[in-house]
Amino acid sequence: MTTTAHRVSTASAPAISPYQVSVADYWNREKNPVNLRLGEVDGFYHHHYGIGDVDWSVLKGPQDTRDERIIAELHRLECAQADFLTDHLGAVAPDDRLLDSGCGRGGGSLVANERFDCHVDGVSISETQVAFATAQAKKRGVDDKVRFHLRNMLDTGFETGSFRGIWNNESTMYVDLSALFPEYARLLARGGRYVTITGCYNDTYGLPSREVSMINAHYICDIHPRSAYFREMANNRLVPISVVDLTGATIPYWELRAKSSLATGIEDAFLTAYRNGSFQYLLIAADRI
Ligand code: SAH
Ligand code: GPP
Ligand code: MG
Repeated sequence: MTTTAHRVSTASAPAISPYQVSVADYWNREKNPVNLRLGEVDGFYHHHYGIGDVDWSVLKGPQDTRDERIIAELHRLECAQADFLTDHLGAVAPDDRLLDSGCGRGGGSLVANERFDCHVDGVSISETQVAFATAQAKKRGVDDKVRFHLRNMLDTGFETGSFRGIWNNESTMYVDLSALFPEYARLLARGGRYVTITGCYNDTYGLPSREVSMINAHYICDIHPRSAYFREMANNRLVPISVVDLTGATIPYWELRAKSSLATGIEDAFLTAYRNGSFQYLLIAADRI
């Protein structure tokens, strides 16, 4: 069923494209154990990858608890990634408002609210995810400040200048950046911060490698070149303040994931793409001038 995704369009927002309907359909159906079992560890459900060194001792020890150890370790690395992104949001006060753009099951919104006690609005194109994330915020007792909405990040309908910060954690590859960043230039207050963690293809390699194309096909996304981020930010009053190449930091996560029973089949494409230099995992933070 793809028809429910059309509800993302409201009187104030135009109908979503057939491509966006197919993306919504993917996320409405998605139930990968590599995401759900990790989220069950502590209730922070993430749809992004991990960073940092792996504790390889998790592969040793009793066979019957091997999965549990690997799940906890993969989750620790994904939480480290969310913390790293949150570190780059700058000073955020309890009255400030943040936008988690492409929020998945809402884990990142809960992390930011826990850190800053601030207001967070998460938007996803998937109604299943919005319902899930809303239930998590209620469960944690933070639903007064953390809210989730079925909206298109290209046309959110939120008030101009109302956000202190906006982030995309692995969600920019579903949209055209030349349509996304004008919306952020509108939504951010002057001096507001934008942060993204993303996989991008490396312009110095050329066009997308076979592995990058396989990742695009797997998730129904369109990985941008690194250059597109800086060009479109410059075009839209977003001035980079930090750029961190996390490629080396994410490879251990993929090595561990490839050895786990939760592997989905895309692991080798990520490992090959990172190692052959065609693909990079980057954090970019920018200020709205
Ligand atoms: N940022 C989250 C989820 C990343 S998965 C996390 O770190 O856990 C990518 C997310 O982008 C999904 O939630 C998907 O629904 C969302 N998405 C894709 N296209 C979108 C669009 N046009 N508008 C809003 N959300 C979108
Ligand atoms: C993460 O979601 C994947 C994406 C948002 C799309 C592609 C990202 C790139 C950096 C290219 P997930 O956690 O649902 O993926 P998986 O099910 O594989 O863990
Ligand atoms: Mg995942």
